Amino acid sequence: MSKDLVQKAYDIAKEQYAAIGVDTDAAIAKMKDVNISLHCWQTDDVGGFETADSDLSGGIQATGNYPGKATTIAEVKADLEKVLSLLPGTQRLNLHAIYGDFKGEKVDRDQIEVKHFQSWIDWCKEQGIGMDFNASCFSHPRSADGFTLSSKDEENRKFWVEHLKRCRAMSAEMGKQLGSPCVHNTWIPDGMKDTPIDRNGYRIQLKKSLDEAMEIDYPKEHMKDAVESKLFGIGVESMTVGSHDFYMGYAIKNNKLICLDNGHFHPTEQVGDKISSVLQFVDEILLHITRPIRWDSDHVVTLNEDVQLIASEIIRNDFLSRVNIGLDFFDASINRIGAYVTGTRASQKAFLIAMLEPTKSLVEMEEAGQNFERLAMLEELKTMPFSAVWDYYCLKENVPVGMEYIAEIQEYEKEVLFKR
Ligand code: RNT
Ligand code: ZN
Repeated sequence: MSKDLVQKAYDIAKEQYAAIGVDTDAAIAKMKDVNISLHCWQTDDVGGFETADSDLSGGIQATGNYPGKATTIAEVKADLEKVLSLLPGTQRLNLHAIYGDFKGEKVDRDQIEVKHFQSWIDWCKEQGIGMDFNASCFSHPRSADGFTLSSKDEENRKFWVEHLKRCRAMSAEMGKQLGSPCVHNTWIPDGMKDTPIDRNGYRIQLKKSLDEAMEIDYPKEHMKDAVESKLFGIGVESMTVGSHDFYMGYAIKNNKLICLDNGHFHPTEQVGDKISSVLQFVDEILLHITRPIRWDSDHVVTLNEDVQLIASEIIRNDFLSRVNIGLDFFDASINRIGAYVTGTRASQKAFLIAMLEPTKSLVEMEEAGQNFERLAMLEELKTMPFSAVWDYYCLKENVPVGMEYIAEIQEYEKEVLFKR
């Protein structure tokens, strides 16, 4: 699209939004505070680099075998650089522990050290971005029986405690080196396929393990801990040890962040509704924005009502400084880099749309009992010229406008991905 056309459309949109009291320039300026942490695992189907052929386990699945999957750290970095070049704004990197730079050496998870991640830290420094980190408590012989931190096998439990301890220490180092706090997220797949008897016993184990692994408190400027709950996983249908209730309690009691993954609840529950509840009791949250279809299928994020409510609730309440935004989708059935960019841009759009809402007027209607007016206004807002504002934002950020990024992905596929 020509620059002139983008500018013209923006000028008209700006007037239309101004008529309902919305400042589009201010919204665009505010987008600098929307920093999305890019989950490295969309590049290689959550494989990582511990072994040449990793088998994903732990109740999560990446389905599909589209060509072009990243198989080396250099390829992940190249893919991420491509993704970054197609996104407006400033992002972060979200790395899992299995993505260490092990240089062909077999390093078990209770042995990993900062030196295995230094090249990632350096890469983030080069890119001028912050870094977040995750212990990887899945796809490992010691999680094969379905348990990690909540294991009743003391040797296994200790192994995972050591892994988590190391991951937290490394996160603090990452945050320190990069001058931006690293959010460390703990998710475990632990649970049972069929009716358990000792639910309590496993939860006692999990609490004990978290207490042990989180004994050291790191400065908040270096790292922050998040804990991620889940309703169920494939093969773990009857009980998940780390349920929402469990982690809500743990986070409130221990001043941790709650990670809300919108694939981890009953499909009729909305994470957008949880934000203002949870933030009454914890300082910050972490989001894993994803698109569950019938189950936690981790489809590519699209601009749907669930994601919109999440973004709107954050913007309406000025919660951006208390919300760390992460993504959690992995589609192996389509061009992975295309999936990445589409899903991230959809999430960014939701935030920009939220910023173009005349929230004050809507609250006034609500408080005056004008619920028809509120409904009508929300409906009309849906078809306001948002795309003109989005395009102008992309233009200003020097990234492809509108559909232009599709051709860039096709080119990258031809030149890079298909040659792998
Ligand atoms: C699994 C959790 C978890 C993982 C990643 C790979 O259901 O959502 O966040 O997807 O850590
Ligand atoms: Zn998640």
